[in-house]
Order: sequence, then C-alpha cells, then structure tokens
Amino acid sequence: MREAFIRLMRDFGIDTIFGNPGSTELPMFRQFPADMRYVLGLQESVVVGMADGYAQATKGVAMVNLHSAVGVGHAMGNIFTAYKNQTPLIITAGQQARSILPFDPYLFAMQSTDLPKPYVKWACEPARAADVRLAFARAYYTAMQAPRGPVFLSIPADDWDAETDWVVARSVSQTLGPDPGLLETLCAALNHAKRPVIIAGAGVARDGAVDRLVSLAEQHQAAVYAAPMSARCSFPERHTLFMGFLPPMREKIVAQLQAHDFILVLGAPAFTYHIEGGGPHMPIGADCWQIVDDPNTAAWTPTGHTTVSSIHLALDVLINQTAGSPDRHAPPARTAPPEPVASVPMSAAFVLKALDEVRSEHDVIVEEAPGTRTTMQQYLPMDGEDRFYTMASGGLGWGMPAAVGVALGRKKLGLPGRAIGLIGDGSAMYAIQALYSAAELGSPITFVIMNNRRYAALQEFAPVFDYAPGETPVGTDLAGIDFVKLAEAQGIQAARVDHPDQLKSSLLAGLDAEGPYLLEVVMS
Ligand SMILES: Cc1ncc(C[n+]2csc(CCOP(=O)(O)OP(=O)(O)O)c2C)c(N)n1
Ligand SMILES: [Mg+2]
Repeated sequence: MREAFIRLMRDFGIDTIFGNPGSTELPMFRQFPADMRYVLGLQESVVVGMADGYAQATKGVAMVNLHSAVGVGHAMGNIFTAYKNQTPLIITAGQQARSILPFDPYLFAMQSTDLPKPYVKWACEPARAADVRLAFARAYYTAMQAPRGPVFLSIPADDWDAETDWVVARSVSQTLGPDPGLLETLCAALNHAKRPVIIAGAGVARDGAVDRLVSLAEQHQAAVYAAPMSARCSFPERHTLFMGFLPPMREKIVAQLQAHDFILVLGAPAFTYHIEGGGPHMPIGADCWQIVDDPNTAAWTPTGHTTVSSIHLALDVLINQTAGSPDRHAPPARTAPPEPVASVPMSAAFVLKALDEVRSEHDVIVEEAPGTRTTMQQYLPMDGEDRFYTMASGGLGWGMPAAVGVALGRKKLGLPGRAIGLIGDGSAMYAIQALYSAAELGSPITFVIMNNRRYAALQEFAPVFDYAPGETPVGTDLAGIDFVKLAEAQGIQAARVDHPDQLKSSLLAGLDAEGPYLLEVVMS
C-alpha cells in the first residue's frame, strides 16, 4: 500500500509532509522516497499551523501526518483554525494495527474518526487496508472542493505493508458556478444602485480574485470595506475606494453602512460577530446580496439574497454584465491616522509605522497580535492578494508556525521577499517550537515579537464585560519572558529593541538577515 499511496501523492503534486512521528506512523515512513520532504514540527499544533501557511501560500493542498489520538488532540486547535480558514489539508493519523484493535492496545485511537469532528470536512478509517488508497484519493478531492478545508484519515499501522493496486488520479472540478438567473437579477440591482458598497472577505483573496474585485469596484465607483475579522487582504488598502475595516459588532456595522442603498458581501459571512448585538443586521431598506463558496454560510445568513459560487467566476459575470453610471462618484477619501510619537516604551503605532517604512514590497505579513490588529490596520496597509495572512478562527498558536509554512510555500513557488511574523508575546508562547522548524529550514522569516508583557486584547476587552475602570482581568499579565533567549536556544539569531532611536536599524537588521531572525520589541 505504501507504494500506491506515494504514487498518488506524486500524481497530486504533493512532495512535502508536515509531521511529528510516533510508533504507529513508523511503517509509513520506512524507505522514505528521496523526492519527498518531511518537515518536522516539535508539537502537533505547530505541524498543522505550518501546513496551513504552506497550503495557503502555494494555493494547493498540504499533507499532514500526526501520531494517533494524542497527536490529533494536540493538533485540534489549529485543525479548528484550518477549517475556519478554509485551508485544504489532508491529515493522516496513525492507528494501532488491526489485529490488536480488539484489545484496546497502547496508543490506539478509540472512535478515531470522531475525534477531529466537526472541524474536518470528512473523516474516515477505511474498513480494509485495500481501501486506504481510495480513501486518500477521496480525501484529496474533498479537501480541494469548495468550500475547501481539512479532511482526516486514520490509518492502521499494518495497512502500509498490505498488497494493493494503484489508483488512477482523476480530474475533479474544484470550482462552483453561479446560478445564472440569480446573477442576472444581481447585475440589474447593481446597475440601478445609487450608492453601492462592497464588503470583501477572505474568500476573494483565497480565490485569487482581488484584481477582478478592483475592476468591479472601479467600474461602479463602489466603496469597499474589509469584512469583520477577515483573515486575508482582499482589496488593496491604499486604494482610494478602500474605506476601512468593519468591526465584528452588529450596531456598528449597520451604522457604517447606513449611507448605502446596495450592499454586496463577497467571500465572507454576513457577518462575523464577536459580541452580542441587537437590531437589524443590515441598514433598513438596503438591497443586500452575498456571494460565498460555502453553502453552510449561505444557509445561516439572516438577511438578503445569497448565491453560492466560486468568487472569481461570479466576479467575471458581474464585471462583464454590469456598467457603471456617470452619476456615481467616488466616496470621500479617508483621513490619515495621526503621526505616532516616539516614547519609551514605544507605542504599537510607532513600531508599525517604522515597519511600514522599512519593509520591502515583496515581504508578506503573517499576523497574530490581537491587541495590535486595529493599529496595524491604520499604520501597516496591505497591498492585496498574498500579502497578508492571519487566522479566521480567533484561536491563538497559529501565526508563528503559519509564518514558517508561508515562507516555505513562497520558496517553493520561487517568490521573493521574507515572511514577517508579527506576533504578540502571549500568542508566541502557544507555539514557540515553530522557531525550531524555522531554524531547521533556514527560512527567510523575521519574527517581530510585539512584547507588551500582557494579554492586551483581553485587558482592553474588559470594559465590554462591565469591568470597572482600572480593574485588570486575572491571568492577563505576563512578565519576564525573554524571547531572545527562547530564540537563541532553538538556533535562531535574535535581538531586543526597547528604544525608538534604535528601532529602524534593528528592524532593518532583522529584515536583512539571510535566514530566520527574531526581534523582540519592548512596547507599551
Ligand atoms: C487558544 C486561545 N486561547 C486563548 C485565547 C484568548 N485570547 C484572545 S486575545 C489573547 C491575548 C493575546 O496576547 P498577545 O499575543 O500578547 O497579544 P496582545 O493582545 O497583547 O496584543 C488571548 C489569551 C485565544 N484567542 N485562543
Ligand atoms: Mg501581548
């Protein structure tokens, strides 16, 4: 079976497996082929985070191998995130040999396929060894079909040596076409709109459709907002039609969209909320439309018309079958944020403005610094597709390994630039072993640790939950973590900067490094 499995991997263009091995996986890797690469992560959540970043950067599937139940357990947080990110992953996990399964053997996985549910699109432990290769083919097609996402295969250890036939790879469509009748109505509504607005979600960038969205917005002089908590950059943030980021709060969204008579949500839920709210979900009287590639999202959307389609296919129709109107004018330009001032400790705004000034146009930001997100949106604008990645789930421990995966994926495609991992001090500690993999791979990554010695996002959130002014939530102060030592201990060059006068030169040193580098920035 091993040969049939590896042959199918080659047919699907897979040459990399992200993993952390155990006894139940050893038979899989015996005589590991020279044209395959095994990327070791020192904890399974790191393994899945790296695979997620790699799959997103390469726009393909990533292959993961985990140790039976316990490895899947460690990986679960980032499997949840991959599901929310709609990242195609084939996750295989070892299982004990079939002949000893009746005896609850050491390290076996009980109800193995239930463990990762509901955060995988499909989970299977094939009934016979001979069926594993068929299950693998199905796993690939399922992961890659819209909406993309992780799938799970539990493979008993003795199956790898069983005699099986080959499976021939097939071509299976990965796109969904839009409903022509519904799109015709949508085109007519857009043509008649006076003040259209487009809300762009991660699905636009995922689908490689940012240029198309720019054409449509320009054609209609439509204002564009980023969808709440969008995990990708789906519209260039310096473009004059870009109006900013919708917050994940119902009343604020409705207030912000109030001036528009036509609202089109593309590639995003309408809407992702973070706190309770009341009243309408959209401004009363507005004509609301949504295009998503996920039938589940379409089903729970509370207001308006939804069509399920790959975003780029629907955008092609909208561009070709609508016409702008001379009566429409571009929305007024946004005001620039205030110039940040130098201070000790440095503010997030000061640090991010400096990073914006020294980064190269080829660099890619992978962010997980929740308390800094809104400041980043003001001072570190992204230029569109493939320039920005964060997690759609809210689950910490993804950013650091994802930066490693993004750098590796971009290297595979021969793309220039570095991955810049913009990571909070708290977030970094969920998956600090990612530094080891970065060092092993010699990846072009600069980790910028935004060290404010606390879980700032939670402290800032406290008033929303009726904390008195000045009351600090328990468990949100993290003093005394030395990120330079943590990096050096894992083979990564590192430095700390705590003064505004040294900030730019320190950032430049980090960005000019050959391999991975960690800069700890002491900030307020
Ligand atoms: C796995 C996980 N555990 C806990 C949380 C709750 N949480 C949200 S933001 C946050 C603090 C993050 O701290 P840090 O990375 O230092 O960023 P800062 O808020 O200071 O910018 C925590 C613990 C979470 N989102 N995910
Ligand atoms: Mg912090």
